[in-house]
Amino acid sequence: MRANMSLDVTAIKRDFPILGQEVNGHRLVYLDNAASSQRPRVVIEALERYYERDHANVHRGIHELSTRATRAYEGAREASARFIGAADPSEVVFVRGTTEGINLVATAWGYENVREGDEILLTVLEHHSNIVPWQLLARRVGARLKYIDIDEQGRLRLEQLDELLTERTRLVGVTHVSNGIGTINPVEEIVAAAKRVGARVLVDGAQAAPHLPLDVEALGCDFYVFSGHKMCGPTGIGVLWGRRELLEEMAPYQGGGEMIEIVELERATYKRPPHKFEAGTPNIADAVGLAAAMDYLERIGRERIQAHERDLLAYALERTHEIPGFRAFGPERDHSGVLSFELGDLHPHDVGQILNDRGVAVRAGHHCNQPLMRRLGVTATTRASFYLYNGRDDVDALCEGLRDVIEFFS
Ligand code: 7TS
Repeated sequence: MRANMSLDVTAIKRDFPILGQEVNGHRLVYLDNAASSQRPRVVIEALERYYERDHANVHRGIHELSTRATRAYEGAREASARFIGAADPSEVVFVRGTTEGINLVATAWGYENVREGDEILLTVLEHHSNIVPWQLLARRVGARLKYIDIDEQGRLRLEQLDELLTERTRLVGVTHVSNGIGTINPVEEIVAAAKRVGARVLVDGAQAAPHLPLDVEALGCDFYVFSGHKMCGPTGIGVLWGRRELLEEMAPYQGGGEMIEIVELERATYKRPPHKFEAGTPNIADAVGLAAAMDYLERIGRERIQAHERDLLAYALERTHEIPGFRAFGPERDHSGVLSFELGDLHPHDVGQILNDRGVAVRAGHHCNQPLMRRLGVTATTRASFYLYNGRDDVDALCEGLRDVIEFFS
């Protein structure tokens, strides 16, 4: 069973041309996957093939290339629906990424459904992109934002739900996996509580869709959002999944070509979802690239990817335990492959800089989690984030680098 679950990291690494290089005279050790992952050759080739053979505008004209491009683009929608366990591809809206998906919901759903005195419940774990769009909405309509706190391990304090959820709560916005400290949240439980007061639930899946098996129907949420570039796909493409009945009643987000049925001088009628939300020429090529990325991940298997990352995290925690001053953030259980830490009182930027000198790429900063950093009582952390192509040798390189950092500053 375990042998079946383990990944052949050496073979997987070879699928990613960018990982074969040296940086500052060292083998590149790429541990900034929570910010953006790398792409396998099959994704790069899918983009190349599309541009070399099939490109034309979609949903227009009857010529061969337009037909092929439309088929490829709509095929990517079907692949996206399958990837997240959605039965109906018309519930999949292509967006630029997680940020645009959340802004779309906060605008198109929010302005219709959130009124003065209503409440939006978020968590202190949220990325800025699941906070600021709701602040903009709340300010415009006079709604109130509330937040679920975390405990000392960085887990959401679900016992607060009873008090925080009221009959005024219109929406609960929660990240499936924290990009800052790696907490995997019990989304089903939060959805069940939200439904009891009739609130809708948006799940930010930016750090989950690339790493764990997903079934949006089983989660029970109303909206699920993620980005292609964090899951081996291109930049500038992502998915907003929304329940059909909600997408049907929502107003358009942007107006323009592709999203209309009839346009008169004073008014227009709109297409049905998802096209109602895809004004203008869409990002056809990158949707095709995203489908290739999903296919690649599916062939490896997200259960195996998740098990591999869990294994790497356990190994990293064991190895870093020996490093003086190392302190990891995030829970002991239900922790993704995101390892956020501090090293004594050294500044994360100094840590990241010296690791970079040794070819190790990590992120240092607030990770677009300023409220979370404030809650943890730090201004920044150093963050290593693992993916399917990272092996124990990468963790070893990180640990050696951290020892060098300590030596440099001692
Ligand atoms: N939500 C979460 C949980 C994220 O981790 C990110 C990006 C976003 C939303 C925004 O995604 P985008 O593709 O629209 O930019 N997170 C990070 C990060 O942790 N470091 O750089 C970007």
